[in-house]
Amino acid sequence: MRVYLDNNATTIIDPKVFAKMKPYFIQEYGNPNSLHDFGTKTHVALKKAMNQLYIGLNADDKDDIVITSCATESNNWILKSIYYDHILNCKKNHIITTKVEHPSVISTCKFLETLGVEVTYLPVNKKGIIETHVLESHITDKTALVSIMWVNNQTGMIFPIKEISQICKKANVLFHSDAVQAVGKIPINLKEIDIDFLSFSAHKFHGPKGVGGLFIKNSQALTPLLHGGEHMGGRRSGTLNVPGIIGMGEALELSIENFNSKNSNIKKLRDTLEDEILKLDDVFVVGDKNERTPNTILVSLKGVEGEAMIWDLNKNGIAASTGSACASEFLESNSVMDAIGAEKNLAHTALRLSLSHFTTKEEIDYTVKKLNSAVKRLRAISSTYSYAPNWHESKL
Ligand code: 7TS
Repeated sequence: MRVYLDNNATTIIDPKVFAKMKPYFIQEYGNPNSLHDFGTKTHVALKKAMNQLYIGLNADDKDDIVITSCATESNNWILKSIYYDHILNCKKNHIITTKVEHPSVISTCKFLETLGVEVTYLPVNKKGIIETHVLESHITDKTALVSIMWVNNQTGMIFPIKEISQICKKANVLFHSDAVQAVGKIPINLKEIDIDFLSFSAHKFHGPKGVGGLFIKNSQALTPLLHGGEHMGGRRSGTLNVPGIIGMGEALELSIENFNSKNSNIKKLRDTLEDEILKLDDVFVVGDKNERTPNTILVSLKGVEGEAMIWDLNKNGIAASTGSACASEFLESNSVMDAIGAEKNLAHTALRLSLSHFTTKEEIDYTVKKLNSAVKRLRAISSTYSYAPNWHESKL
């Protein structure tokens, strides 16, 4: 059996999405900027896709959605343009983010620090989310931007985005949210929540890889990251990824169809898996299951090295993740586990399981069986199981 439980890394493209994209690879493959029919024939489909994105995000006509190659690009763009437009030659020099952002935010902030920008990385509580009063206490008249994710990719924990946006508005500070793990998973209404900039990526909601976007409230001006042929109204140059954009629009529309019933099915399966895991001794799941997206579990299995578990599950056809970047020379501990204050040898025991609406009950039952035997086997050969602290003894 093959079981894919790494949907926070990427998702299968929905076959209905792929079918809509296909003609734009092999029939209507013209460059939309060209004047001939090959080019102009793409215009209606592109317009429809952009409209699907506006509807899917509940964006206003006054707002702008600019297509990028991925959320990494969207995050780089917004942070670097804030530097060009609001920090360089201005009186502001401060950005606030969190310790648990995706590396595309953290690494860009580290780069901006080398240019003299002051960055505050907010701590998170035991559930892995920020406390809003801590954010409030760090905003000063030098703060140019607050950049806080909507949903954490490792835990699935949903951040208090409405409250955060209200704090930013009250302080007159721009607010960006990396919503990669929120779009297509929970309702997004950008008419109701006041967010200046929002990043998203099609391959996280059953769309294609290599296409994403940046929502820009009231179409406010931003220095482009990519200069060139003035595509997307001069905001982002580069020939448009026509099949990708069409796929992203379709995927967002489909993800919202029967949202509640799809989410309640995913949650039922996720909760079954979680309940079975919690029957094991010495396990800890980060964050309350009702405060998470319905598809994610980040669990620490005491004495079980995360990478060893991934190998063991993979041998049985099951794809999961440790939620941490794995470098060839050393094993990194899970950054959220670090941020919530877990002891190092517990932070190395993280296992992320992320489902989608394509996940079946048979797959979950099979995973429970294989996971249980893997835990027993790996604990039997573990040198740390007997002396590693339990969660209640850890720094938490
Ligand atoms: N932001 C978040 C919150 C993410 O989860 C990811 C990808 C990105 C940005 C980058 O998106 P991309 O469009 O550039 O691919 N996250 C993961 C993950 O959790 N495991 O693998 C990739």
